[in-house]
Amino acid sequence: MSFKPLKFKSLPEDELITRSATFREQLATRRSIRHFSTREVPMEVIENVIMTASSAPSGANQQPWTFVVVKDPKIKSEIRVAAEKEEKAFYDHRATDEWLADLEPLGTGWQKPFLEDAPFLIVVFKKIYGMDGDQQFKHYYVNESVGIASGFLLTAIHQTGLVALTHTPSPMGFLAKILNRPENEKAFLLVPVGYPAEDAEVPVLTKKIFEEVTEVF
Ligand code: IYR
Repeated sequence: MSFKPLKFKSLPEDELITRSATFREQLATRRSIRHFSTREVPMEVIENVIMTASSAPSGANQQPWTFVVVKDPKIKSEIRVAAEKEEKAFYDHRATDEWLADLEPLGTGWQKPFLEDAPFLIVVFKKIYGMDGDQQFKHYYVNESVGIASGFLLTAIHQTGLVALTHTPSPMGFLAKILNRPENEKAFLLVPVGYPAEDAEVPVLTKKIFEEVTEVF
């Protein structure tokens, strides 16, 4: 165990207010995008957003995640075919009427062209346990840790000036197969990254207000 002094600069309160308000405004413009342009994105950007995500806090700092980057059109196409098979079953008969009604405002359907159009797919895998050679060891708070890292990832993509989608085809087992992941890794989230299509549209949605999401004691 070794420690070093924290580098921390205390800011005046008015600056805290301005900075938090500015960041709030910036993040409020983030939208889930389902219509992507095929325009290329530099790999360096993908590396930066992934390393931002990987700087997230995690249980015992074990960083129980792997970010699999897919840019090969053949693999993207394989993922699209497999995802659409699951999604078609979901929309045709697996989803309850209540679920389909809840999704109606989003205008989603079984077809997922963004899985081929987006220049990069980042598939976030959670490690349900660690491996040291052929020895298994425990990971802690895996869902919380990978959820926080995924939030960092989406925030980084947005602040970079690109768009993303949190896509969760269900079940997601096909991703571990196609991407050849070891036994201890389970797909957590599939994030297409890129530019929006010229004609991209987003549903008109509202977010809950402060009083609806907060209790202050
Ligand atoms: N996975 C499906 C359905 C879906 C479910 C929820 I909850 C959403 O917020 C959006 C979609 C799909 O991707 O279409």
